[in-house]
Amino acid sequence: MGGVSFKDDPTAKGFFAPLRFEATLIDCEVEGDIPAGLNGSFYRSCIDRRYPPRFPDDTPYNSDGAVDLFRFTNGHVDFRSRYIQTPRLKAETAARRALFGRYRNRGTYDPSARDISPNTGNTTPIIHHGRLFSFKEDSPPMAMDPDTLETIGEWDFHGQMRAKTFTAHPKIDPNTGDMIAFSYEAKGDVSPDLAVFVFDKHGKLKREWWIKAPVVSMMHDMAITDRHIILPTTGMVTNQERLDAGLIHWTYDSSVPCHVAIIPRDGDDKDVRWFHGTPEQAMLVHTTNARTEGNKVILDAPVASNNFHPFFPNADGSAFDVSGVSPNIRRWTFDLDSKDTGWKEEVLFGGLRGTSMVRMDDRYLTRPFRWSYMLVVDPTLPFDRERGGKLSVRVANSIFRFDHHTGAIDRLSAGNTHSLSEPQFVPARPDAPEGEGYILTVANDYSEMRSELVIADAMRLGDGPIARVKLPFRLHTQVHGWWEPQEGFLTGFRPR
Ligand code: V55
Ligand code: FE
Repeated sequence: MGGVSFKDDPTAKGFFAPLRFEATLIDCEVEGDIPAGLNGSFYRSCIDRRYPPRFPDDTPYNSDGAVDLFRFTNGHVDFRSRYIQTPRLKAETAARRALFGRYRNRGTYDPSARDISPNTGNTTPIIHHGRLFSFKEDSPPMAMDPDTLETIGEWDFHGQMRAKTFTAHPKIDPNTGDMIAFSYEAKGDVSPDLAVFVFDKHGKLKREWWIKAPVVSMMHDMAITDRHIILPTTGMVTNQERLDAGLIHWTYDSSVPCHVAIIPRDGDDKDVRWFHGTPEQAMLVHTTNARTEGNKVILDAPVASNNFHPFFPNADGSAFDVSGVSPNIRRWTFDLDSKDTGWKEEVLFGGLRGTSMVRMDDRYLTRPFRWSYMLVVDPTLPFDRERGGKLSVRVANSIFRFDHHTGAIDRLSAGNTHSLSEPQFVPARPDAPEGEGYILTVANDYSEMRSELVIADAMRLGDGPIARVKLPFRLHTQVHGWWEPQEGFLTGFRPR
């Protein structure tokens, strides 16, 4: 018997080792000038284990969730981080050890944990109807206080949300403030049921669809237009036999094609149309944006042709191929006038490496847009191995800004010993034109093992950071982020 030790967790090294503390830091050190008018809150959903996993090959996706908050007030930045007090974290803390087992396989949990929600809330923060949510796709939303980061609890929208799960990527419609979301495996593990929801800006359920997916697969993200909801399936599949065998929930099957549901926002279940693609299209992790033009639905998204997740094994037994973590930004056009169940594909930006973490100016969701921002590995940027340490993998060291009109790319780096996190676009003013504003991203400096929040002019990424908010410690790994302006998201926004 002894205390906690992470020596058997091979992932708990360097910047990937959990922090295991909560911080409150008033008035962080700032290098450079914080832009006037940058007032608001930057939230990050992060992974941070309190206890070593029960299986050493566990996925980082199975880590406890923590939320970080950088609050900007007139050039001053206060930082706060808190664990999300999930039923799971509370039970494990009481037992002083990990009780949960393999990712999304209840049979592998300690018997005392089999009836406890596996929710970690570790994926995406969003503010909606006055609450901060942090989502995990296998569970209902976790609700928190947006100021104190105190956990409120699992959220079922006052009993209106009856699915067992809820996507980590709901969309906020900038035209209405509605939250549009879906659930997969919505009636429990391995169920083919999908639920789709529209909640108004007060959290009231306005519309609900229940449909069946042609394949039970990881459906990590969705897209919306002003008229349609788009739900792509992937080749990351599961079945009851795997779960009964005590295996991790997902396996990547390279023979499974992509299927896409297009749901008219004013239609009902029978108006849902499924389109059918190829296995080379079945690794869409995140979407960029979508729009409906006439009777065409147009989706831009990074899509890979192979397994994106090293810890979810290939179904054919082959070893993980790191070159498969290589999405290109594709444009998929679905013609609703045609009887054809396929779609047109164009590649907008090719040869990318490293991640699928892409964002855009969230005010332009559902409509034509020009710019998106993505975290990538830029192999042309040198990493200083003398000062940064002899890392065996290339770090995601660059934010690319894609110009979807001209094909041009602008790049942001924070230094040659720095990795970056998902970019967050912040408009310069509520009524600023698309793309006029700032990119926020947390940089990890391997030479000092410290983190900093980097701020750059979104129109001049190549000029490098204009300010750095320096922390005296390293931060945990962010999954996704959210910016909430002081005046509230969409307040004062006039689409043009
Ligand atoms: C993803 C991330 C998750 C997860 C499932 O990137 C999919 C995709 C951080 O957790 O549980
Ligand atoms: Fe995601």
